[in-house]
Amino acid sequence: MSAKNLGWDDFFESQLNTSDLGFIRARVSRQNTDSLMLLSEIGELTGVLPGKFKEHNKENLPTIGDWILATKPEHFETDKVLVQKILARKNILARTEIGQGKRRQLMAANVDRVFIVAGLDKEFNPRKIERYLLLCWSLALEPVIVLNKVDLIKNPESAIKKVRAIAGDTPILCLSTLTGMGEESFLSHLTEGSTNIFLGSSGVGKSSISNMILGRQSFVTGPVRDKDSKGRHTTSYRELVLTEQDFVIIDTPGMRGLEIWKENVSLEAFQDILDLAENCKFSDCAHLTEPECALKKAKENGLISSERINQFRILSQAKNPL
Ligand SMILES: Nc1nc2c(ncn2[C@@H]2O[C@H](COP(=O)(O)OP(=O)(O)O)[C@@H](O)[C@H]2O)c(=O)[nH]1
Ligand SMILES: [Mg+2]
Ligand SMILES: [Zn+2]
Repeated sequence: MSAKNLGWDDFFESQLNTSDLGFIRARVSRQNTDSLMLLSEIGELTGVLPGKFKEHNKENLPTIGDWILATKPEHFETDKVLVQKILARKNILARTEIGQGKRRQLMAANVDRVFIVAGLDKEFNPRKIERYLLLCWSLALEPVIVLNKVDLIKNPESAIKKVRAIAGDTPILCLSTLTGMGEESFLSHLTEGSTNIFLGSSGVGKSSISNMILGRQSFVTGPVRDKDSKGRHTTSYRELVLTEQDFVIIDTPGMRGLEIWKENVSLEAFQDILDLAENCKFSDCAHLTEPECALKKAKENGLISSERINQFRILSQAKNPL
């Protein structure tokens, strides 16, 4: 297992200083109740969090995908290490739990590519895809939409058209983990050293996709109850796996609701557009047909793409519904 294949790159390397040289670097692959499973150049490790660490980082404990630095106290068993710090994250995928308290739950850190998975069966609903698109665009991540179970319908064109209407230029792929249709084009989006996560409702085929990539039944998949196409919650924990093709995949349990709330939508990645929009003639400019719209002008001058303006408009609307 090389650190590079596990996703280590200059972003993390540049955070190390000379005092960190003796540390073991490892990536969180799974969270247990009181320990972490870690992947590293020296193999699989179990990470223990010191009590002090937990106290100081209550809101910010290591999550799947985090890179951590650890030490190996002499009295520890061979595969056990003590977590010392979390390296700064490239990004963090979070959702807000439905129910009391609306607790923020971290899904994964340091993700390069999000695959938004939907099933082309009875449950197909483009609105769900839209929420995930918002989340990705908020984090300046370029998603790929996977319409799975294409074997179940004769003609996917109308579904593709519906998705295209909300997805801008986002790639849309049709796939069947059952027949292998679309597999090659899907696999071409997974590149060496990248970290890939599959998001989507329960039962759409996320674990089946992971198994297709791994070429074995590593993840438990569940039969869909016939009546409403809903999968049982067969994946109950998240897990990060290094594949033989040298990229990382993360399987997630299904999400019941659309647990991405306004709180998770941010315009941070669109500061340049926010700055430009200050110069629109109307303060409530929708950047569509208004005269003297600064974004329209910037687009004509090739400063920003219509794609990003589109993402910006959808995100601002989700954040501040009219
Ligand atoms: N017809 C069909 N069924 C599929 C396909 N992919 C997955 N399934 C089935 O859908 C159900 C849910 O799959 P699973 O991978 O557990 O979904 P997850 O909850 O998103 O991880 C299982 O019974 C799978 O066999 C596909 O391409 N076509
Ligand atoms: Mg699953
Ligand atoms: Zn404008």
